[in-house]
Amino acid sequence: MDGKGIGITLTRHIYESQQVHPEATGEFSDMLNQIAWAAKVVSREVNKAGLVELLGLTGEKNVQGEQVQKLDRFANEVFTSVISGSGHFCIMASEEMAEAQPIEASAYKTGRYSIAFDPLDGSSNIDVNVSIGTIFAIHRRVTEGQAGTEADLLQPGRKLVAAGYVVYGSSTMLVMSTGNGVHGFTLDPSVGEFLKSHPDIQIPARGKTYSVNEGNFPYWSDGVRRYVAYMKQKDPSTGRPYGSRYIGSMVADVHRTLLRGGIFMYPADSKDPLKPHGKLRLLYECSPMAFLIERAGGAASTGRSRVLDVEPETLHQRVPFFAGSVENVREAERFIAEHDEDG
Ligand code: AHM
Ligand code: MG
Repeated sequence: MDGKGIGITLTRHIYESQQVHPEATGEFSDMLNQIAWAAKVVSREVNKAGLVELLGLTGEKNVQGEQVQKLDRFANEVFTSVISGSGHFCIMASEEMAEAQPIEASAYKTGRYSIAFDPLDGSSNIDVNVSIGTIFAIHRRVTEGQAGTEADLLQPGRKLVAAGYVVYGSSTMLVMSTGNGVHGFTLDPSVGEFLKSHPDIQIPARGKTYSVNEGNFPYWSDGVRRYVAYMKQKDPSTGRPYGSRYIGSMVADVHRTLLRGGIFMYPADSKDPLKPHGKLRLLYECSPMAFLIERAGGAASTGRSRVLDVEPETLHQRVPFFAGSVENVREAERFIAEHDEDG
């Protein structure tokens, strides 16, 4: 074993981190272990989805009018049931639920945290066997009383106490942070444990890869178009042109960006007048990813300001998203500031 604990279980990592905080009650550890448990159940189903015919559309639409696939529903049910039974949460919100779901306190316990999550992000990729993921964001409760209210969820990302994602890829990985460092754990399916594989992830200050759905080029603002065009220009002194990588599964695209550097973007576009701020949702997609990227030394911006400072107004609100290596993100902001009137 090296000094960074490579190979230790997630449970032991959480236990050891807790020793640094003598005041810790163990509640936080249990909460993260419960999330890891739900992730293992979803991972098992994702891996055998093709075999048991979970694939295919249910024919239903979620609250945002997008098609829901069976595996989304399954993942939502697993996380919902683990979260509501854990005793740690007073309210939850998910991409698959129109309204937040308050969780009543039990006779012996009142939940002290709120959680927003995307149970299965990138689900349009399920049928083609491409990586998908789960994202979660945890805040400390700010209200009093039995169950929580929306106010417990509508908090800016800078107040997160923990966030993470699970990527169901060639292996299943859990990447999370409770504020000190970002750590990655790979699921060893033979023993059913997440083992620490990526201690203290640090994103490079600059990367030479950009990740964006370039089919939206004609719908972007002038600043964003110029920025993407700039990355494609030939300039050996700055290493341009940059490489392009886009999976279309945010968890996988952000995961690669976190490990290798570069920039991931989902800018605002004029394609759908109902979605003037791009596609990705603040509470359970952008905010937790911004938290992880910043904790790993990177930056996350709406193009104009820090994502973690956006004050949420509604549960399913969307924001433009530019995240990754700090130098790349600042460059994107410069193009937007110089060429766009209102970003
Ligand atoms: P989803 O939550 O409905 O799966 O949508 C979010 C996904 C992200 O994973 C990904 O970054 C984005 O949608 C891709 O969108 P597009 O197909 O417009 O490029
Ligand atoms: Mg999603």
